[in-house]
Amino acid sequence: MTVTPTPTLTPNSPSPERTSVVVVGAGPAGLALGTVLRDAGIDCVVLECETRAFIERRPRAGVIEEWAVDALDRRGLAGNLLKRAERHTACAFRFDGGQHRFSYTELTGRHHFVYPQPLLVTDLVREYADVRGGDIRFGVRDVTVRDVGTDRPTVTYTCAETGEQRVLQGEFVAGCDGARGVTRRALTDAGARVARHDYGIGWLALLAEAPPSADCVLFGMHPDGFAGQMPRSPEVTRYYLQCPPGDDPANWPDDRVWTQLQRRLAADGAAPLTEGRLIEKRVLDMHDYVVEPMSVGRLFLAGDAAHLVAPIAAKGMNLALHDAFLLGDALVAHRAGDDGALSAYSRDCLRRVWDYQEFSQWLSEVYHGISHGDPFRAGTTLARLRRLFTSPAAAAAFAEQYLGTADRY
Ligand code: RFL
Repeated sequence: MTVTPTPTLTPNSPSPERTSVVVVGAGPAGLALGTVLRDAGIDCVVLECETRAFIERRPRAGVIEEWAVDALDRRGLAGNLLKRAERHTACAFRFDGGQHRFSYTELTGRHHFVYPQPLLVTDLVREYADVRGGDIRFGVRDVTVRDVGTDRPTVTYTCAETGEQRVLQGEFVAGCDGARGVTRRALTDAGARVARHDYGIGWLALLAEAPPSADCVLFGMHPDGFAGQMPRSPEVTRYYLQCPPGDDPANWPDDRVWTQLQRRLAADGAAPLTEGRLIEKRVLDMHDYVVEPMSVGRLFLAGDAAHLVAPIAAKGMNLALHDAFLLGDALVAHRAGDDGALSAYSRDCLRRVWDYQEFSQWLSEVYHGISHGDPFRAGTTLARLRRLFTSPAAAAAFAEQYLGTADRY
């Protein structure tokens, strides 16, 4: 792959500050990477466009896979999580008026952990900045990545406090700035390809100030559309409602939301959902993308910057952590003179990424096949669902993918 030259600094640019790794973005990927680098004594600077208070409150994920918790724990990052997270042992599918509980822990001995993303981000900022003394700069603007094809890539930004332009020169740049960041563009400008998939559906993502109405994740497959319940804490529950893509949340007054949730998640013998104030209501246009390769020259992407998985199977944050630990370890090995892991980084991440993307597509058909309006798709969807509860081989395959426990990707 050829690297297109990017504009270099002009003679009037401020003199660059040197560091080893510039990390753009303080989400789970950037913060986990920063702590690995700090632990190995590699200096780095994390640049974040929002404030600390904002990123510590931004609601998103909740489900973390057991291998990811183990990886956080091995690096001393799971203290609060292990004390406070709920351990889930099952999920339930509600369709045809009935409830079918899938006890994956009974089958595999493995769990899912439920720990809200803002709590994990709060823990990681504290570990990186307060405990390990890492350099993190909040509220930065106008971040630009340059010269990734050279051995001295630079990142310029505008400082929040002074409004001045600053220049950081590193050996490496890690693009951890999520789906709306700027580093993906630098990579595609340098020749990387983006593969994208649109589901053609929307989800109304909701947070309710209400306890969960069941002790596990609920998937409701209903002719009106999919509905899901994802417990977050004893006080807050995430719900999803399938809706047209591009729908306006204003079309979903609270009464309509609760009527549809009650209807789509109803099952014989199940109590009605416990309702509460809706504190988040936003429409997600469901899509996935993958940037391939995930690195060009000295720029390496990690997390949502490199690949977005629609929240169908609750995989995105898990992949972000997976990338961050692989990249951190690869940079540490590079420092010790071994470039093998850095060269293999993109390939090693993408195996799990594509596997999770494929599972999300499969699960999307399970969620949405019944409401599509095509009786043939509804029939095959019901066959898939029944197979999970009649075929031990199908159940084992589902559990492995849902929990991310395959030995090799
Ligand atoms: P993040 O978390 O988006 O962090 C990127 C950070 O970069 C900052 N940033 C910039 N900083 C400097 N300069 C710029 N130009 C910048 N542009 C952006 C941003 O402010 C931010 O702080 O990316 P990261 O670290 O890759 O982590 C990815 C995860 O956040 C994401 O995959 C998950 O939230 C996805 N997801 C879920 N994943 C799971 O594994 N389990 C779940 O249960 C789960 N539930 C969800 C989800 C995503 C959801 N939404 C909002 C799409 C539920 C929902 C509703």
